[in-house]
Amino acid sequence: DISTEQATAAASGAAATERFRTKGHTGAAGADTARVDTLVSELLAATHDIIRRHKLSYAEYDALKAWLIQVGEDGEWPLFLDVWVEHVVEEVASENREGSKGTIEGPYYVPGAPSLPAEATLPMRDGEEGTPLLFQGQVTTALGTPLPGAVIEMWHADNDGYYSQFAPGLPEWNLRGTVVADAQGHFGIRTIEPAPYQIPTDGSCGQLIAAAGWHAWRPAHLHLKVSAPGHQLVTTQLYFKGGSHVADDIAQAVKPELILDPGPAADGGGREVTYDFVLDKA
Ligand code: MBD
Ligand code: FE
Repeated sequence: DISTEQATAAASGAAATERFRTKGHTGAAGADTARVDTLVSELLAATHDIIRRHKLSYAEYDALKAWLIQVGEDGEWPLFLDVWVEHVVEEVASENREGSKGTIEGPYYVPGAPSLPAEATLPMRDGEEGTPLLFQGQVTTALGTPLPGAVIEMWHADNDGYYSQFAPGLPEWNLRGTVVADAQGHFGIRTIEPAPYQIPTDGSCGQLIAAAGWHAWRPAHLHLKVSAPGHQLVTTQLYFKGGSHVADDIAQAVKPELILDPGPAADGGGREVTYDFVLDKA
């Protein structure tokens, strides 16, 4: 029975690996030989240098080999890469962005969440736990021109830190939605504040974290993809001022521009915050 099934690293890893496989990336097809040569040669040279400088033992080499095999068996390559590598890929990719800051996508995006009007509540269970949050704002160009028909995709963890489709027992689209802004680019999304997210401790990424004496936490965050015709899509995350691990996110994906400071909601229940998005021309 899925409702009593335990959330395991292997199950969420397998789901994240399966999700990535459907993404339609091009793989090695068409890769430039000289570029592959440069990148892989430099990666190997850096590895050789570390082995020499730290006099890696055979026991350590075998521990590494066993761990790499296990990451694949746990399906945790998406998790590993998105936690420890993606932030630098995003930094390079967004170097010339002038509009709203973005940050990493992470392993738990699913396209095709239910379409919702400009004023909407994300799909959630009856009595969904967590502080109600009204997240509202406007999508504009760099000149402040409203972008009608802008689309705001939002997905986030629940009050226990679980994402629908990657943990058992949650409705398929829980806390996921595709909101279409109004003619002025305005949107108002009602949801609940997510909890901080802990990397699964029972898989190979958890094993690495324990072995290295690190912590396993990301601060509570909302994930977003914001887009409009003729403009660049921005993938971002928003955090909560004063929340746990905002200053020491294991995925290093926090930027000062991405920290929300919600106040009490005007209608009495929970909190509300306004955050506007500026999109660069395509
Ligand atoms: C997450 O929720 C996430 O956003 C990232 C980047 C990695 C692991 C879990
Ligand atoms: Fe996340």
